[in-house]
Amino acid sequence: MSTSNNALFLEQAVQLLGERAVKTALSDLEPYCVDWRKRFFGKAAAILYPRTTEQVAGVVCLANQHGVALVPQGGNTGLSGGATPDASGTQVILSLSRLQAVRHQDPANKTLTVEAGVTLKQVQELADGMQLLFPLSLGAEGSATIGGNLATNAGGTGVLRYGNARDLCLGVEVVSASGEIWNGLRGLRKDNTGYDLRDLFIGSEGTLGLITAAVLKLFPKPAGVMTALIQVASPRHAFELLQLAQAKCDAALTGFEYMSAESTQVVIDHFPEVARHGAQIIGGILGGNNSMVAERSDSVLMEISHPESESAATSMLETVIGQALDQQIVGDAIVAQSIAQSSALWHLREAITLAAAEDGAQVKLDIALPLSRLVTFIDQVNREMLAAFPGVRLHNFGHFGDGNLHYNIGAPQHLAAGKSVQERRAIYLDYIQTHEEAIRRLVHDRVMAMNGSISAEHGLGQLRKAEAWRLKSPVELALMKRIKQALDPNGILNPGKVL
Ligand code: FAD
Ligand code: 2HG
Ligand code: ZN
Repeated sequence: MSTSNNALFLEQAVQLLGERAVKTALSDLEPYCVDWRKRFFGKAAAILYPRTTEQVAGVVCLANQHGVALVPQGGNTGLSGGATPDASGTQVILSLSRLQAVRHQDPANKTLTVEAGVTLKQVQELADGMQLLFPLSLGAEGSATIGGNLATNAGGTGVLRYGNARDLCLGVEVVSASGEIWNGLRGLRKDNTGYDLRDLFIGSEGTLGLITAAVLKLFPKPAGVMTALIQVASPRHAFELLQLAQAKCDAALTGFEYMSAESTQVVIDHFPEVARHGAQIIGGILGGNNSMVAERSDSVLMEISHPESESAATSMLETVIGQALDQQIVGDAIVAQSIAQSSALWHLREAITLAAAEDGAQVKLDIALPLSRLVTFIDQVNREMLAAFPGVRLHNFGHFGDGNLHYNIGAPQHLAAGKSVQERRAIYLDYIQTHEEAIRRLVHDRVMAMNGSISAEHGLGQLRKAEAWRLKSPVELALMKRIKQALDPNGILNPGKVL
């Protein structure tokens, strides 16, 4: 795009949206030109803040007219660089964060229709106010928007029982790449009237259309939700516990998160207060035995949601853990006795990503495998990883019950022994930059050999694009390109991402 096109586009955008909705000052742009992990840095010509679907459509028409590339952005919490502009300084960030209306609450249909900029946390609270549950849950829920969740088909911690964002959405409103508005806000649980356009836009990471509103699926609120933290000797033991818990609890099992010893160690290292708080809770429950937090051991966070009561949820957890202890599947375990204790245990789990960011650079991986192959994968790849890159930390953790692991790799700690925080970060960054490609290839090649996926929930964005191209079949890539060409012939929407 030439500078004069750019200037004309911005002038007309000001006419359309008003001056306060078009920001071009560097200080206004900077925070939105870098991703949450500070892995990708870009430059933008402007950031636009439309407030209505019609304004979004107007911006897209202008973009086509002037050949301006748009980078959709919600809460900017994505972990694959999908919302970060390129370095050219010509792309324009289109923030959907000010589309904030709650369009319709329909408790009888168990649906909620909101605009794209409503945050996930707000959606959860709205559902709660309707005495219902919106079960999508993830660490960034305070800032992540529902539009971003759908555009990335986010997963989170409730997928085991409720499915991912795609499964929780009954309809979308979309502005197409040529600026038409498609109202697909149907709220139906069954609708076989041709191609499922909704499913095409969900998970397309802003490359096929702009999601401006969605009908979300709500569920009855369980009367009791309780959590337990359970020591396991190995991933195989975690798998056996999962089998037992699923057999005993079926749909009541709503969370099953695995945490390697090294992934919880990073929380102890960087957020000792979170670990201490967890330890106090645990100490309170075990009468002073804090070993679960203090000891380095793999663990599982298991959540039960019971339709009757909290005590019924607790008792179900105790029954499963009792049997697991009898069968020598698990070591120590603590069952939360209150919501506060339950939240403290979740807090430990959610703190891993934040503590890892504090630690320094890592190779971030987000793999999915058939459950039947998950343990073999972890055993084999852990072994190969340590042989090829001695001393690396296996920060792997995640949604084990879904076959999804964040198989993240941290630099060897000894490299930065005795160094300042700044020096440590520089050393880790250097190590990761040097070895990232080889580490990623090692993991992804094994994933593909076992029929898995290189992104279970975070998407391709910029981070995994090259790997997806390396590993997907030519037929699959060709079909994807044809879809992009058909829906966005001028390449206006999020160029350089996914494809
Ligand atoms: P952004 O980051 O702004 O955008 C993400 C992508 O969607 C970009 O490609 C962007 O162009 C596109 N996009 C955004 N809004 C729209 C729209 N309205 N229409 C079209 N395209 C759009 N993810 C999980 O799946 N599971 C987790 O457990 C999880 N935990 C997380 C924990 C932390 C601490 C953090 C920081 C992130 C986590 N994430 C997790 C990442 C997750 O993908 C995002 O948090 C969220 O789904 C993205 O929402 P957002 O509004 O921030 O989108
Ligand atoms: C989670 O499950 C998020 O907590 C983030 O998906 C994962 O830090 C990560 O790699
Ligand atoms: Zn996750």
